[in-house]
Amino acid sequence: MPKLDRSRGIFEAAQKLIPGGVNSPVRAYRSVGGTPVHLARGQGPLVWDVDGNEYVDLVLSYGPLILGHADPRVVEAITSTAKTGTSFGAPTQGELDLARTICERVAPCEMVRLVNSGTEATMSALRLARAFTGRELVLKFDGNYHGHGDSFLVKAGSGALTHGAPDSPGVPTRLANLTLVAQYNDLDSVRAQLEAHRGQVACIIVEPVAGNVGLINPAPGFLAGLRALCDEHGALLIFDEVMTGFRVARGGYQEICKVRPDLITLGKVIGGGVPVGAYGGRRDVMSRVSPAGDVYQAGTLSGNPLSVAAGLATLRATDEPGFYARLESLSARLANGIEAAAKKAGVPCSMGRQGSMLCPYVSKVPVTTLAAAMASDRALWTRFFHAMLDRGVHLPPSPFEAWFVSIAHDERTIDRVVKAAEESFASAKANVSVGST
Ligand code: KE4
Repeated sequence: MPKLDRSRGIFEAAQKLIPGGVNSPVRAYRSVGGTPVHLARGQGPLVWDVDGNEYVDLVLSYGPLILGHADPRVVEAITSTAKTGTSFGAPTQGELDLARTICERVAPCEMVRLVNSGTEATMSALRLARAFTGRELVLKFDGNYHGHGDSFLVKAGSGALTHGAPDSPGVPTRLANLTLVAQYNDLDSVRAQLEAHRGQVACIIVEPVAGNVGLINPAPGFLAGLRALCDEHGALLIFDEVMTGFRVARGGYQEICKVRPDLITLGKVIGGGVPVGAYGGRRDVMSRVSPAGDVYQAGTLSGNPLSVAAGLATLRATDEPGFYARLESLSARLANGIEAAAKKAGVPCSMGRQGSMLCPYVSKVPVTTLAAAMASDRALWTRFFHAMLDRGVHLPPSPFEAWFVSIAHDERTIDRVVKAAEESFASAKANVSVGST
């Protein structure tokens, strides 16, 4: 079991000054217990905590680090750019270069606006959809996460066809009521909401691959069905590709599913680990954004040189020949290894995977819905999580977060994770809590 004295000390002090001791809730280990490891540095597929313990990292900042930690191309881009200034509040060449790269690779993006987070991107896309259609209701899916904008912190209302209810204090009920909630992979639930609110729904926003409940792929026909329903009802279709964009394919998931949304939100990979977000899509829709149009959205650091430089360096590296084929080979090796490890230990495993995003659920049944994900064995998964941490593998601290693979995770590193998983599934099954400190 790793020594976590310094992590523990920092965490205790931080909780006095930062809510929960963290700057984003999932990092506090509330769903798995124990002391969150505080990291000191990363290099390639590895990270080291403040106590000097080494881990293979499968969090990768929840997606941005598709090249791994401290990739020299990204580090060089940031350091050389910083020497010429970090932010101007004026347009730069780099912003045009990044816009060109995004629009060249993501077909539905005829225009794009850079912002500073995925949350900003989705909030802005929602405002734009409401303005463009003149409608107020929006529809999201139970279990999909689109950042912490008020309109997204909404849970399904009491009846299947009612309006949403706040999923956090501070979200006004009247605002939450403007969000309808349907079930992922269930077109009938979408059709029912659209028909019950005919002519009132501005947009449907969907994670084309649900990466915030672990990993659930769209059922065959689900996304195409959303496209058809949006066309029938005059609503815009928004793909939230903050997590999948440039990760699951060169052009994101829209390139794989061949369904064309009206708007796409992006983030994570396009900043290479530096704060970023973006929303883009149809020219006639995006042209409504200020100052070209009348839909207001702004940001002091939007398109800042450091994020743009890191993003361009990352996207250029993913454009090298064979990049995604190699990433797929490594990711498949990991997924197959984890499934074999679970089987060897007699632990039921349902593997969700789309490219280099994956999530092994402890479940006897295939996990294709939110309900099935929620019914998975969280207790065993939590023991597995701690057993993996004790064996030097840094996983997201929740059974409902996707794991990420980078191009820096070579076969030897993957096999190291698989070996740890064999031991960890066995100890988790034996109900031996190896290291939940
Ligand atoms: P940010 O505001 O965190 O940059 O992006 C919000 C967001 C929007 N859309 C999707 C599909 C996302 O996955 C996210 C953020 N993802 C989470 C991971 N589950 C970020 C991790 C965190 O909240 O700390």
